[in-house]
Amino acid sequence: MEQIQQELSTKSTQLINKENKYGAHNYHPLPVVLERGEGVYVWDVDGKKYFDFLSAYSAVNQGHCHPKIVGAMMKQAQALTLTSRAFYNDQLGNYEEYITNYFGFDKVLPMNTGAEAVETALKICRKWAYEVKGIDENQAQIVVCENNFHGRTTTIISFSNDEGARKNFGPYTEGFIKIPYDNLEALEKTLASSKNIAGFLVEPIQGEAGVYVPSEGYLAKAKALCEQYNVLFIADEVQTGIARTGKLLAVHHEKVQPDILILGKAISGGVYPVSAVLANDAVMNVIKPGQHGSTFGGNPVAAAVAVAALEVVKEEQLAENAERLGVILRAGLNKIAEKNPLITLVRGKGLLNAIVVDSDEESDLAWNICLKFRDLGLLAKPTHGNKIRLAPPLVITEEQINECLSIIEKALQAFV
Ligand code: IF1
Repeated sequence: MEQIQQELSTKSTQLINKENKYGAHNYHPLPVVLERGEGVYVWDVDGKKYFDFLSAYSAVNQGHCHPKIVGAMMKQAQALTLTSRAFYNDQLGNYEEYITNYFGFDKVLPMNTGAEAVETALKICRKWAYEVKGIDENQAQIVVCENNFHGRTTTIISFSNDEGARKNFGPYTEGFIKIPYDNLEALEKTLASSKNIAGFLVEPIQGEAGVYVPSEGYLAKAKALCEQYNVLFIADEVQTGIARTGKLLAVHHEKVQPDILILGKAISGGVYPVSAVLANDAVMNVIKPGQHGSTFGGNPVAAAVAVAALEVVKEEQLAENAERLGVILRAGLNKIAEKNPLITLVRGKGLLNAIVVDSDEESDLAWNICLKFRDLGLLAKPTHGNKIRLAPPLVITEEQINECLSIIEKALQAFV
C-alpha cells in the first residue's frame, strides 16, 4: 500500500489501515473516510465537508440520504423485510405496476445488483432466441461493444476487453461477439453475418470507458438494425438511466424503446440494492416459474424504496435539472480548458460528464488532481487513467455548480 497522504487525520488513517488489514484489496479508494451524506454533500470522519462529484457512480442521483426514500425504507423495514418469493408480499405487485407503467413495458423481473440484472437480461435473450426466434440450442450469439462495462461476474468479464477485469478468471463464457462502439457498419455486418444472433447489448453512453457519448442517431439506427434482423436491442442503463443524462433514460434522447431495459443504482437512490429488467410479454414470458430468481429479488423493502426513489425523480424534475445544469457545467469546464491546457477534452450528457487531462493512461496526474480536488472540498475519481468523471447528484443547484467550477479551476491551476 503506497504511503497514505500525510495530511490524513489519525482517525482516518486508522480506519484506512483497518480496511487494508482486514478487507480484500479489490479497490484502491481515494484516501478520504466518509461518515455522513446529505444531498450533494458528504462529510469525512473529521467533519470536513465535500461536494460529491461521483454520486456512487450515479447511484445517488436523488442526493445522499433523501428523506423520502430513507423514510420509505425505515417504514417498510419495521413491517416486513424479506419473505423470499416463496410467498407473495403486499409491496411487490404495486412496485411492479408502478415501474412498468413508469418506463412503458408489460413486465419487470426484479433483482438486486446491476450485474445480476445484466446476467438476467442475457439469460432472457438467449431463452427468447431458442424458444421464439428458433436459433439452434447453444448456438445463440450476443453482440457487445469493445470497452464495455456491464459488471464483474464471470460471464460479463468474459466479454470484456479490460485485461485487469478478466485476466486469470477463465475459462470464459462463450457466445459473445465484440464490435467497435458507435460503429453502425460493424453492427450491420455482424447482424447480417449469422442467423444465430440473439441480441445486441449496449451502454447508451460508455461510462467506465470514460463517458463516451456516441454519435447522434447511433442508438436509433442500431435499434432499427436490430428490428431488421430480428435481434433484441438490450440497453444497459444501470449508470445512464434514472435522469442522469438529462432524460429519464439515455435512449430517450433518440426516442428509442429497448426490447430489454436494464436498470440499477439510482432506482433506489443509493439507499438499498435494487435492479430491474423490463421487457414486453413476447420476450419476458419465456421465463417460467423456477427458471430464474434470487432470494432478495423483489423484496418488500426494495419495492417500497424503489417506488419512493422513482417518485422523487419526477417530483423534483431531476431529468430537467440534469439537462439544464449539464449545459452550464460543460460550458464552465470548456471555459477553464480555454485557459488551462491540462484539460484536453470535456464530454458528457446531462450530469454524466468527464474531463480528459493531458497525460497518458499510466500517468498518475488524474489521481493527483483528484487528491487536490479532495483537499479543496470536492470528491471525484479518475476512470481509465487520464479521464476524471464529474457526476454530481442531480439535486445540485446552479449556484453549487458554479462553486464547484471554481474549485476545479483552482485545483487545476496547481498543476500548470
Ligand atoms: C464498482 C465501474 C461505473 C455499470 C453498468 C452494470 C453495472 C455497472 C453500465 C454493474 C456498475 C459500477 C461498478 C462499481 C463502479 C461502477 C463503474 F467503474 F465499475 F465501471 F459506474 F462505471 N452496467 N458500475 O456501470 O452494476 O453490479 O455494480 O450494481 O466498484 O465495481 P453493479
